[in-house]
Amino acid sequence: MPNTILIGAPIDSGQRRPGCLMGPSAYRVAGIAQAIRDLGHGVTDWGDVALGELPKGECPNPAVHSLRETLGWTEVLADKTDDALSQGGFPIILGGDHSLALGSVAGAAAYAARRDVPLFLLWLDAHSDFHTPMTTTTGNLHGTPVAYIAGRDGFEAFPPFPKPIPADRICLYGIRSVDPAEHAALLDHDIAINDMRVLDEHGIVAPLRAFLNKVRDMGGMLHVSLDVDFLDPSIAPAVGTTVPGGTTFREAHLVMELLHESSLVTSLDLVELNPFLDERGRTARLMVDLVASLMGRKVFDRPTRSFA
Ligand code: EXY
Ligand code: MN
Ligand code: MN
Ligand code: MN
Repeated sequence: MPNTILIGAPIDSGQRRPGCLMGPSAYRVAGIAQAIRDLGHGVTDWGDVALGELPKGECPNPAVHSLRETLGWTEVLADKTDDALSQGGFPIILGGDHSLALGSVAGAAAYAARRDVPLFLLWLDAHSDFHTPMTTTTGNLHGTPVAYIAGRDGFEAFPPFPKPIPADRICLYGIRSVDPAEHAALLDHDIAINDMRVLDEHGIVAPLRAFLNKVRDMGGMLHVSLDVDFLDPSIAPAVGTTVPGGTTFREAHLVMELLHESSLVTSLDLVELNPFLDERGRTARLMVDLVASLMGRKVFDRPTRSFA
């Protein structure tokens, strides 16, 4: 297992409710580094990324806010994520709202493109985040990263995405809130949409295994973006965009355990944690426990377990 590199991304600008910028501190207080070390992995904490001078940028949609901050974060996080992968590391980006994925996935895509390896994306979220800056009505850019990553038009203010991920290499998982403009655009793309209806019918395992088999068959890298609202609000209250009917404690751990067994995950975002909304740190601790499951924590360590 490569050395884990923690990258703090204290970003609030992709939405309007203050608090996500405390996310990196909450993960550290909840013991993320020690939890990973306890599993026998090396960990280096690069600290929190700082914003430099803000790039210039304009958007014709007047609803969009904090564009220049978001552009700044996008540039710096793309660079850091690419650097971490280039050093042979396993980057975990500690958010911060989901707009950070505009940068982290761009960095992973730049690295994958240089090595000519196909990059896949697993988006664990209640939302499809498939708006463009031109279609968003809230103006909150945390609702746009999947569209940027898939190469949709409307991101002219942003750096061109290094190598857009083809739709059939993107898997949305846990979806239960899609706006009309996102819905219309998703119908035009071949993205796997595993909404809660699909997961209720087929279970949490089969659609994920099918996607992971595709990643393995193509020798791909896999970026996982874990939004706190993937989880049911009853177990993870510390998020500004709660949607009922999310994944349970055991379903979420099972997803992480399957990801661990696959050995395919090459980078990870932890996003949308708002510690100001938490109850005695329980959401931060649950997210750390999920990371531990993804990195190999087991109740009972069977000698062999093949991933079929
Ligand atoms: N679709 C809604 C919007 O565009 O404002 C909600 C987006 C929430 C995005 C959160 C992070 O997943
Ligand atoms: Mn660099
Ligand atoms: Mn999201
Ligand atoms: Mn979400």
